Amino acid sequence: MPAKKIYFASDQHFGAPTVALSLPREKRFVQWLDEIKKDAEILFLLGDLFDFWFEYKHVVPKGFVRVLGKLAELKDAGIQIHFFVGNHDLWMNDYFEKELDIPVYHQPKEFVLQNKTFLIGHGDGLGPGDTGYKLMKKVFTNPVCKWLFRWLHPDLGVGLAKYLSVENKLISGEEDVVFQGENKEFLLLYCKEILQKKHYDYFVFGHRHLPMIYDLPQNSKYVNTGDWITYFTYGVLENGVFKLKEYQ
Ligand SMILES: [Mn+2]
Repeated sequence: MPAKKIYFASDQHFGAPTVALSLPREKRFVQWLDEIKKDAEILFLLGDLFDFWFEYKHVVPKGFVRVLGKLAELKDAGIQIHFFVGNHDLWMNDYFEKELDIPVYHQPKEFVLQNKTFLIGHGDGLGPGDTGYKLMKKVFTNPVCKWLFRWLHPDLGVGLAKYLSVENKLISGEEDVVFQGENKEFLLLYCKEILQKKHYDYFVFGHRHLPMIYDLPQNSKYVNTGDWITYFTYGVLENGVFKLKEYQ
């Protein structure tokens, strides 16, 4: 029996830029899920699994059957799965919880895994700056705005949202996927700020689409899980050691 591993992945953005172009990426991710099934104890999904997702009272968006089915299979096989919403799928409600028995988090959350302390989340809207996105997020998460959007017919609402996500990039906020440097990269600044108050061995986020393990003060590490558009990267924790890998 091999040692159980804990896996992390984020930013699949399924459905984008088009359903047809997304499908090969979805199949590749499903194949990866199939491979980790043999030794995974826990899987953390760190957001933006879908390029757009909105839950109506009785209806969820079309598509994504392969990945949803595979997640159900892993879950039913006894693998724990945790889901953090990203800025592209923050309109998740209770569908994952009720249909898949997968808890959904809207804020970063701490975990102790293999005797190491973790702060895990998607990463959007944290740290200094990016005020435009932070303002937009207030609109996106505003109960009245959500209520109004829900009453738009989905053919209209989802169409509009897909336009805003793929063409207009409104949902993405900061779209600059270049490392900003240690003193500007907002998630690094966020981690350093947290470290002044509380120590974590690892901070693990997605959102930036820049896979890296970055050494922080106090022997802490910032991990970004990259994406499944350009990098096809994932994190794996084994015997208390975190590694980033690329899925071939
Ligand atoms: Mn993303």
